[in-house]
Amino acid sequence: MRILPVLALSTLVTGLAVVLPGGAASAAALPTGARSLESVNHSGRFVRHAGGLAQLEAVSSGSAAQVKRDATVTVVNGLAAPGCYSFQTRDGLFLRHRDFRLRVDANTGDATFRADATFCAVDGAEAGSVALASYNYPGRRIRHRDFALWLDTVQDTAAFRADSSFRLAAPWAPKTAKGPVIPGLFVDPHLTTFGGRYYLYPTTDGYAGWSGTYYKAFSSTDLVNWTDHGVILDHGPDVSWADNSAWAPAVATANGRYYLYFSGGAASGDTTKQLGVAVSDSPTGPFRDALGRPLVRGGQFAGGQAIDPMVFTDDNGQSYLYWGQGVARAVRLNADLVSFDAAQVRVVTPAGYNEAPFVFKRGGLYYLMWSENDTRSEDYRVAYATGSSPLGPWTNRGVMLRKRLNAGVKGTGHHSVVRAPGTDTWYVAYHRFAVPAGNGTNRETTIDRMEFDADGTIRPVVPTL
Ligand code: FUB
Repeated sequence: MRILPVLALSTLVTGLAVVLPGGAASAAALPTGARSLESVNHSGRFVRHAGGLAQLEAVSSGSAAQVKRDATVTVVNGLAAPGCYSFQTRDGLFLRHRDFRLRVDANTGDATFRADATFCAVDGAEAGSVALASYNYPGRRIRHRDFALWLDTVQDTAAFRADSSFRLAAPWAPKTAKGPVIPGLFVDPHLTTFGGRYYLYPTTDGYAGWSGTYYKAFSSTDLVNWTDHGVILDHGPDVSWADNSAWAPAVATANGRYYLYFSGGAASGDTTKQLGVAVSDSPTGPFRDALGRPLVRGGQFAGGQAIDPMVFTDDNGQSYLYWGQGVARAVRLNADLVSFDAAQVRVVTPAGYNEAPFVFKRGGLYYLMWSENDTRSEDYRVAYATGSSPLGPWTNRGVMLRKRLNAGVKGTGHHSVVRAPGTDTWYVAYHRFAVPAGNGTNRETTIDRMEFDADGTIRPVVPTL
């Protein structure tokens, strides 16, 4: 049977389903991932886009592959709000309303598009179905009329309730690629382990000017099935000195606590970035601003932007902070992990460096890695050096991850590296332009194996889909 009830899916995929009094599944939490949306009052008809417009159309196992593909969406994090949802087509477009008609378009990243393409799930007319309320017109819902999809004002009638309810069915065109590891637009992935479990901390992407404001956490035991732990820090309510540019989180642990390093812009339009640190008793937050002020102030050190923090902790427990765009800096952190001696900060910028420093250690050898070129360039890529201490000196070893145009993979960078607990198996998490329709502000996260030669050099990673 193809139809998957919302409750069962939610429990399977996110564990977030809520059973309402009376036994109906709450539609508050939808499972993210590939689905097809079937009308509740026209069984066998599914939401499908054709010629840019969204409609309700009969789809069956005998339908053409293109019809099945056009009748499949990926449910992703809401472009305008993490508690709601957006629906991405197999072509990388998003379902959105314009003039109250539902259609599909590429994400421009501006606030209007994001709002038009975000829908909040509420219970549908029958158990296991959902209705999709507009984020920016909350009194309107997606409904079919003459088999076209419209954003109509809610009417208290059985007919409206049925016309605006959909079942989340198994996808007509299942995903064939493994990536992205998390549905939707998440980038700058910091992949790490705590207590034998993988944790992934990304930037939320899809905003013009990278103007996102919050961070989510995800965790997994196998790097394939991920639990979404929701928003763990939101600049708006949680950080007094930053309200935009929530970029490139990195999490470290010490003293039984977890420390989230992040960058933020001081005010809309202000291009000065600063680094902050937030603390929590749990790797999944919630985190609170540890200092109530930046850890690194904008302009505190001449040259470069204060973004892209990363913390490496050596075997002796000493932690080091690395950061910077344009200029790479490094410093020993104090044992509290929220302070350092500014006089000890040193510049460690390698040739070719742009941003996203990352340090790890394997078999006594230290690796300093970074991203080259601009994140909007298809040539965004990762290079590295090796050294005998966390602060160098470093020997440049060249590029280990770059675009793979014959597979449609572009802009591979801002990575992190993790070792599978208890093994010598290593993975690199990185972002790329979303496949197929992405660009420098519509990017997604993926993971590949990373292997070493006998002398410790990293074999070039061939990006897989
Ligand atoms: O995601 C926002 C910014 O883009 C990051 O801080 C940079 O590293 C680049 O990926």
